[in-house]
Amino acid sequence: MAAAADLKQAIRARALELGFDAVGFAAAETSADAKARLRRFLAEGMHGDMGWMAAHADRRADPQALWPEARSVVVVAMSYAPAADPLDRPAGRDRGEISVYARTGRDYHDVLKSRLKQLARWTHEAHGAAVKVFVDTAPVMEKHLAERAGVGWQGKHANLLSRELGNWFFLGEMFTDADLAPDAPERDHCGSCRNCLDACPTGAFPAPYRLDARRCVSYLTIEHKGHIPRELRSGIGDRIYGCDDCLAVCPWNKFARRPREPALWPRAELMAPKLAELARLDDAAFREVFAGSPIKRTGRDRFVRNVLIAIGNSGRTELGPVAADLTEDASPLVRVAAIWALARLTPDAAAGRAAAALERETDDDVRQEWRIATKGDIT
Ligand code: B12
Ligand code: SF4
Ligand code: SF4
Repeated sequence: MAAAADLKQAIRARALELGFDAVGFAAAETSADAKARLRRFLAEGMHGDMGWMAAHADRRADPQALWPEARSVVVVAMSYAPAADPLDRPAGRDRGEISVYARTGRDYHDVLKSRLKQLARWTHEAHGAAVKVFVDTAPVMEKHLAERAGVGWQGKHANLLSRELGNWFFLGEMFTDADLAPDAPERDHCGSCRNCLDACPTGAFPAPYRLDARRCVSYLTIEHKGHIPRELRSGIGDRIYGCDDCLAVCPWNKFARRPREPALWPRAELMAPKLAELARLDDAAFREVFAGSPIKRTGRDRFVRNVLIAIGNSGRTELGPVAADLTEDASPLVRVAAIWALARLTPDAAAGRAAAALERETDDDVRQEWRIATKGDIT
């Protein structure tokens, strides 16, 4: 077996060769602070309905609880930086905004994982070390381990950023039973900046470095399975899958590098797609359009829910009929969002449909939405 120092050098060189933009090494452990902060995040319910975060909290807090043989973690980063500023778009469009990470040609989990598997196979075959790879596919505190590995620091927006790459990059890890000397952790370079905190459209940061996922547009449009809370709907604007605002305003992005990996370049049809077309997708069409994209994970109903919120925020009265049609959709999730959108764009049309709809409607949430849409005139 190679000496640990040689193995570390060899892994770094191989990872860069495989297309990763940064590589760092950490011991397979987390700090007491990070564990306490994870516990607090969960205790305060900030994970919302991401029950899987609470279910595997012990393993998330400790890499050796996940894999007892783990001694070191190799953290890799891969850039997905956009060519243009995603905030540079007009208001009041009849189009939706898909966040930069989800516009890519392929799902980043697949892209990073296939490269990490190559790194793992090579490490095992050439050096005999046991290895396991993860890309947001197991309970791992990826950002914290990446900070310890010197890949960057966790900024006030809670994401990892670096002086070499800005903040547009994904993280992945290779755990190994080899003892590899850790790199020096990166320190915080946010200084007095608070651009990200001020940019958030839904006020999701209760304090710098802390995110309340329940208010984050990314959570609401991707992870949240229920109706989107009324008080957060207007803040969502035209964002139909994820959000980039806190990332886009970070000054360190002047060092961002365009992705070397073509699979992470954007798909033309996911750049500002038309809301009316997306709203009309049925299950089969949804699966076809979003095959190979992370977007498929929400399923059609949650996605159309998001599209309807954006329609309601668009100010485009010509989209009223699209919303009106969907007030009769089979999914209550879609019906609630459709009623809200219709009432925002064309309140008279909503009032006109409410009485007949309430006659037929059996779902309590949908009934309530009709009542609110018509300002309580209809019971
Ligand atoms: C759950 C999750 C989400 C949730 C919650 C986000 C969050 N910040 O926790 C939601 C759905 C909102 C989300 C959104 C996004 N996500 Co996400 N998400 C994750 C996931 C699965 C777990 C993160 C986690 O453990 N959260 C729990 C909390 C406790 O962790 P935390 O924020 O890291 O908490 C730390 C800080 O609060 C800090 N802290 C607290 N107080 C203080 C005080 C001080 C002084 C300091 C220094 C620190 C500090 O300590 C805590 C523990 O270390 C990771 C993958 C993974 N397995 O790690 C991807 C991951 C974080 N997501 C990622 C991405 C790309 C996104 C989005 C950009 C997607 C988008 N465009 O919509 C947004 C960004 C939103 C944001 N501002 O964070 C990437 C981030 C890459 C990077 N460069 O950091 C990851 C790493 C996936 C990956 N493999 O690449 N995500
Ligand atoms: S992703 Fe958007 S909603 Fe979430 S914290 Fe950042 S700016 Fe706020
Ligand atoms: S925008 Fe400013 S405060 Fe936020 S992460 Fe970037 S440097 Fe830090």
